[in-house]
Amino acid sequence: MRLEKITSPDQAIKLEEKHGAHNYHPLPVVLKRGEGVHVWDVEGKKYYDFLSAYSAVNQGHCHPKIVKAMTDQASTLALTSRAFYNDVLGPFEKYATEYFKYDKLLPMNTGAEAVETAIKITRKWAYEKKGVAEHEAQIIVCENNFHGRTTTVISFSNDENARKNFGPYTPGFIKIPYDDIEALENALKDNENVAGFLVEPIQGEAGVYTPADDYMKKVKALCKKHNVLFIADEIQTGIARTGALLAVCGNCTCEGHCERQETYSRPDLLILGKALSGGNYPVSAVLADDEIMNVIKPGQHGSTFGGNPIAAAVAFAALEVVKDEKLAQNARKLGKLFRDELNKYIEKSGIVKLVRGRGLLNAIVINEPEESTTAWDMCMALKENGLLAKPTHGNIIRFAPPLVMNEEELMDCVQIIIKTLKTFEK
Ligand code: IF1
Repeated sequence: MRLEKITSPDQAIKLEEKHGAHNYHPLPVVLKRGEGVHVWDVEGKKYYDFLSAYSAVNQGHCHPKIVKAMTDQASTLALTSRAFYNDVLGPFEKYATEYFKYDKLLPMNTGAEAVETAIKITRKWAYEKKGVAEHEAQIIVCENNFHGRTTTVISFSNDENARKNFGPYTPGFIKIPYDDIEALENALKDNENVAGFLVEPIQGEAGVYTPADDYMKKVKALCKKHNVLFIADEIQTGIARTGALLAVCGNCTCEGHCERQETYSRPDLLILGKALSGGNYPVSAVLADDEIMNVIKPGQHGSTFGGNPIAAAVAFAALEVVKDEKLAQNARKLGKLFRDELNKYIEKSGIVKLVRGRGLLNAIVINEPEESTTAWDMCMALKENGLLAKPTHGNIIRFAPPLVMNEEELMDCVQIIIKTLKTFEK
């Protein structure tokens, strides 16, 4: 038997409609191939990818170095489980901890699992190092957060769609407004049970909401003052997306990860996923120093696939590409160009209110109510014009192309976007 051959978009969409759970509402485009900044649909139409699988494909589709690392390893040894050692995980952990400057790495697969891992480490640290009474540890999180889909993680979401009827919910979380340092200070004050503060350096799903420039620095200082772990979810913002290796690097313009005191707000727990593999394989990780990571002992946490040889080989190659191709610097340069060019248009636009973001993680806000369908309609029109993007709300469109784009391609995309948006002006 052979898998049914797809020859039209309709055919593929109908199959998913009939045989797949309806947990998504995709744009009606059926993709078949990808290379660099481009993807092709089943009819051969070529598009610029302006989603990059939610910032997983930072290194571009099917990057030859990453694909080679993956196929070489896949044909050598794929999975051992952690019941045995393998000859790739250790070398990768050495490389990645030097790359991000932490003592240790704990490998998982999906982003949500890495967030769960960080929560477990934080709680255990609170009980065993900070002296919080058993079952009393609390973690502060932000309103409009997105950290994944597991039952614990959705317990502290305030997106009704993500949360409703999935209870009972995991207790132990305190929610405060994002980008509000006073709220954090109040939540930390007189509460010895706070174990950590979990935060996205830029809120992606909330609509690429970029906080005040000094927010992360102040967060870091407050966490330190109150002996609370600063936990950064860089699953979407990390690995060059925002024009630095990590979004917590602030506006640092170095080539790697320099820990410049003026800009860098070093998290106690750093959570990575998505682009850690360049989108080629599910690889996530939590990084921390010994005094924190060592609270986890054999048998207390793990995963069949976490740290498997393919994952380790792929993540190593993906991180090499980021460094070799200077993707952070490119994202910073092209991101500025993108916002500058869009701002020229927005000055005269009635339909687009603003563009915001950092590096190549940007969004436009449309001059319509949140429940409008304009952002969706614009994404449909962009698709017709050869560019794929997805709304984050009824009135917000995220623009996040692969970071391997060049200036000429970016200007081509700017022209497609502006041409499309103009057709929506009233
Ligand atoms: C979906 C959003 C993006 C994340 C942050 C953890 C995770 C994510 C900051 C979980 C995942 C994805 C999941 C994807 C949609 C997408 C998303 F719109 F929902 F918010 F990117 F913006 N932390 N984000 O952004 O990682 O377990 O998925 O590997 O379809 O749910 P995961």
